[in-house]
Amino acid sequence: MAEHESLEFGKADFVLLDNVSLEEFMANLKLRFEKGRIYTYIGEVVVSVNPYRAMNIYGRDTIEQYKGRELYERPPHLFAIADAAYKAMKRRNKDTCIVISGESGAGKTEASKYIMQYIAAITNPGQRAEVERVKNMLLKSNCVLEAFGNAKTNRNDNSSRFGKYMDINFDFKGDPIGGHINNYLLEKSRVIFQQEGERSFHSFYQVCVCGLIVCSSINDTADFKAVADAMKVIGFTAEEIQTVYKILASILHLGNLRFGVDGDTTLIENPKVVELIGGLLATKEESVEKALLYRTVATGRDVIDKQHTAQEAGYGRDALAKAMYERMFCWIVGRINDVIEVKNYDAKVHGKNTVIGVLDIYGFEIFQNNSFEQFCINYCNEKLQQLFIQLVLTQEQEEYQREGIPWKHIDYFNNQVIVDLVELQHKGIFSVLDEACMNVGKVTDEVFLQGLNSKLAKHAHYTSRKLSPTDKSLEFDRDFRVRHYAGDVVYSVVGFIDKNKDTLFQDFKRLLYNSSNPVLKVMWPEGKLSITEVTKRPLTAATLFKNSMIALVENLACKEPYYVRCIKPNEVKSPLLFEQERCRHQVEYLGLLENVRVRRAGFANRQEYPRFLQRYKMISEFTWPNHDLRSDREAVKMLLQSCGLEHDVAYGKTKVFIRTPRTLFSLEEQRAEMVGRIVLFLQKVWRGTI
Ligand code: AD9
Ligand code: MG
Repeated sequence: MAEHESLEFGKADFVLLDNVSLEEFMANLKLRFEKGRIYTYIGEVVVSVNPYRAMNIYGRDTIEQYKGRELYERPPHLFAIADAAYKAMKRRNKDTCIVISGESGAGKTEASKYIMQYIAAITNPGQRAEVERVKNMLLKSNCVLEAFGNAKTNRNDNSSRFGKYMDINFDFKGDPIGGHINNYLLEKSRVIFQQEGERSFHSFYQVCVCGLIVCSSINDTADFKAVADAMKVIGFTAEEIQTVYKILASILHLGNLRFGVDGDTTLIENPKVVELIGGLLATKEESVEKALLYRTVATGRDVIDKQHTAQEAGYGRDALAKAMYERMFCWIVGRINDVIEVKNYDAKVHGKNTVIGVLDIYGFEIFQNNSFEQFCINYCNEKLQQLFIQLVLTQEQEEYQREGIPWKHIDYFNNQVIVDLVELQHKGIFSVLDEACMNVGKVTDEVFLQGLNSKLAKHAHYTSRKLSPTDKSLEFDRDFRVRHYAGDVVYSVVGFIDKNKDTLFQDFKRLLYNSSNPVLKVMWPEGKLSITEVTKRPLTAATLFKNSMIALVENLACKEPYYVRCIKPNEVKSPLLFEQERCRHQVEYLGLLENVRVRRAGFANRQEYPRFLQRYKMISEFTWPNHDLRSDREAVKMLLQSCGLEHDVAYGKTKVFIRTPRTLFSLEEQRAEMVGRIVLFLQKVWRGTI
């Protein structure tokens, strides 16, 4: 018996549960985890439980087992879903995407890497050099982006602190010819502040292996070498790599700067550091000092240098450190994109190039102290959950209704209400935040909180200390709470205004633009503007993030989606522990049970009548070569009746619905046999033997 049908390892597809109840679901998930079976299907969705140990299931031999197979032929695996997305793209010329979701530490980034490795391994049978080059770049880019965009948090030693969506482009043969990476909001505040037990981005520890927080699961020295090699392979020049190190070093030095006052003059207490920074950034020491201590302001027609207070100078220094890091990160992504973008591909000659998108974002997170960054990250997860609901739960049920297939509606929690709470124009939290930032009078975090309280007092998913004074979870006046789909999160309002405005004084931009290091200079093109030319108010961080999320969801929604739903089995990174409550909570908020219900009551496959006939008409005498029935619908009925498959289908208004994949396989087999016979027959005709 094939393993995926054996009882010892539980049910390979939750759809096969005897009763769809939370108890049975959990029992199956636990049994499989304990038997080392970390993947289980819900139809075409893969549920994955982080094993927290090296598994021997990603090697060459396993890849061979999945290559070109149908989903149900082998035990559940990421490779099967990657293959399904690849096949759909190749056979039907469709853009597809693989959306990986789950909370922080659930295994999304690891999954995305295995998926990319699989796609790289099964493509380019002809060993074309250019395709090999592209594949190598795509794989190497992960290592570089992780060094600069990941960090140890209290949830995950290698936590993604940016969102990543990668398109892989394929030619008509199905070989990768390029790609493109979109990155989303890097958590740059980590450069200047980390919660207890956390680290800044890996890259800092790699350049100076003297980190205060050494992490047992991270080898910074080895990683440094791997990243430097990967950057070289990708095509970063020696000068570019040097500049990256110099930027990292100058950010570290910025952190050591101390400001003081002498009478009414602000000064730098350790000017030696300024000299070091000037050298690293290839700018004059005096220019660095001036940019740190003064701000150029336009008053009417005059332009004057206004001295910072020590506090303002400290604020400016922190903003500079964050901005330099973020700019460098975006520049690295841009350089990788330059190298991997599709070149020399003429769609008119070679046919359409198709795409598989892989989405790996930062997972839902709750920390001791949650700020603007967690708010954005958790909003991003709400958006993706909404997309899942739309595509997997809503549209599916709507289609049955539209097609007139008898259907009993399955209920689920729709998180659109929380998405609205965050992003709705005028009323949403982001709008209230933007409004508070534009205030002409006082612009403080408290004003923002008052705005929230007055606009959202009655909202079921929002509350604050002021609105619920007896609520114990709201400890401080500055706290507000959002009831997210994945749990309640208390956010501290402190810093929201600053982080949203995201101001960097023009003086710094000019300083970096005027560097004699050309690599640094290109990162700061807007530095060429003088103070009188800078008038437009830039979009806020919240608005930029919201817009990028809306664009991301639109992009995903127009592709055929495949889902990986990751579950984190415990809080302590143990390979043995299956914490029942934690897992149950995730199964519930991910809507997995509802997914099983919709899937079970529904149909694995559907096709419009004409298309169905076109593919299978040769297997029935009633439809081959053409039918004379009243409609294609009637013809499909006759065809399925004559093959004895009628028990497993339903006839909608425009489409036929097939309940189980087995029926589809049977149709495919019969078709293959008939096609073989027809070919044989035609050969005989041509040879004149008939
Ligand atoms: V976050 O939202 O970026 O904080 P992820 O990406 O969901 O998170 P990640 O993939 O980084 O989590 O996994 C966390 C850790 O779990 C990894 O560093 C591995 O140590 C471990 N892990 C995850 N998946 C696997 C796996 N398939 N095999 C072995 C795994 N270990
Ligand atoms: Mg990750």
